[in-house]
Amino acid sequence: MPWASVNIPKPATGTTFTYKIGFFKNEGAGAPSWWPADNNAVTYKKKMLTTYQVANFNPATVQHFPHNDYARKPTDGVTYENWPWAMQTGLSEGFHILRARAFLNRGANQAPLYQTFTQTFYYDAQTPQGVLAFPATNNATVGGSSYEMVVRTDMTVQEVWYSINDSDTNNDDTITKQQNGNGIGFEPFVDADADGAWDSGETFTDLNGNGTYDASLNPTWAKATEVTPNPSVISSQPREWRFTYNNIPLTGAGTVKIRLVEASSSRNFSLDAAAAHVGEITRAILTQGNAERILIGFPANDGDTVDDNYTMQVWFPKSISNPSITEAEMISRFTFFAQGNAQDRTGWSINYGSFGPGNNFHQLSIPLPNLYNTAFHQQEFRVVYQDPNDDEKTYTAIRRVVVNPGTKPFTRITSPAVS
Ligand SMILES: [Ca+2]
Ligand SMILES: [Ca+2]
Ligand SMILES: [Ca+2]
Ligand SMILES: [Ca+2]
Repeated sequence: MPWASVNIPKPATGTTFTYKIGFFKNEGAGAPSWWPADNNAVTYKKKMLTTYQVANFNPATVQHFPHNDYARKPTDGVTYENWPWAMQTGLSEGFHILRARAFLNRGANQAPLYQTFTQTFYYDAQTPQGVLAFPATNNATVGGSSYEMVVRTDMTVQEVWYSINDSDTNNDDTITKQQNGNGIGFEPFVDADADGAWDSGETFTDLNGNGTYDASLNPTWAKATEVTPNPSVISSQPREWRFTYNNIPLTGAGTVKIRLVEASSSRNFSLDAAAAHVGEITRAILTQGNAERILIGFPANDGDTVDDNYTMQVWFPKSISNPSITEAEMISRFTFFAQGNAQDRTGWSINYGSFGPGNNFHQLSIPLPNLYNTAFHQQEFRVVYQDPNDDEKTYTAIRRVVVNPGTKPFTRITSPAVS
């Protein structure tokens, strides 16, 4: 054996320094394959070690069958045996599995004995890729009472987060008390006791990675919702995520930052994009919002969970109501679409008190019917206000929520079965 040396930092004065040296003999250097024929042989072989390696494996250039088969590319006018192999160059980003088999040394005509080892690994040569499909260009104008932004990403993205910086501070999350990802805001939390504030013990997302709940962060971030990709969105990226820019300022400009987070990314948003290993999209926008708008006050966040015990609260500006419009007339101006289906207005009521940002809103209460639908994990709740005397006055508010099964007694006819 050649001489070997290591450098060990000098221990502090007075500490006891101990060390242990281990050796192994590499089987590849000539030791025989060891057949585990009896207890002693098994005990002995357990002390042995052999190292194998796949020499010069390059994940970026390896030729392989992506579906672990021997597929061929169908080719017109060519017999099947001559179709080219359907192979891919380089591993795709993301999770893969490595299987290795260790065979015992058996005779030529004996059944092989082997053990299979499996190991998943994450191939991560680049940060997630994606595009902001709407608005697609810098300095595009976003208007209306709200604007739905559409992000398309590759398959490795686990979460999409966004942060909006605009010319208005009154639409910041700290003011609206909603998770709109606007300006200065708070860390998202599950409001278990529904008191509108974070309390010790309530689950929260630690946006700045400091281990404690922050009620004020500049800037804040909110999470976009994954939706079924809409075929009308032309993009080579397969997955689609949406979020709504609410409370768009009347004038001015702003910036929307979007982070694409993969399994190996940091969720600490105080790190820059490179340090957090995220994909980041920055889009400059011009804002041209409506002076009047409606808001969904509760549920306050996209991704919140509701059921048929829940009452949705919609805020509308005091300025669009006046004593000559009765409560019933006012209610009839609103339509609530759950996943595109207009719901009837049973039980709706209006509170003409002060609600929402600046206390400038009245409140429409919509007790939810049982909207549970196994086909949708999340549903789009869309509330539309239409002034019957002015086509231009159409205001829309959107939330994406998880709908739980109904909690109230119901009758299910089991016989005769539905045919
Ligand atoms: Ca990656
Ligand atoms: Ca703002
Ligand atoms: Ca609370
Ligand atoms: Ca924190």
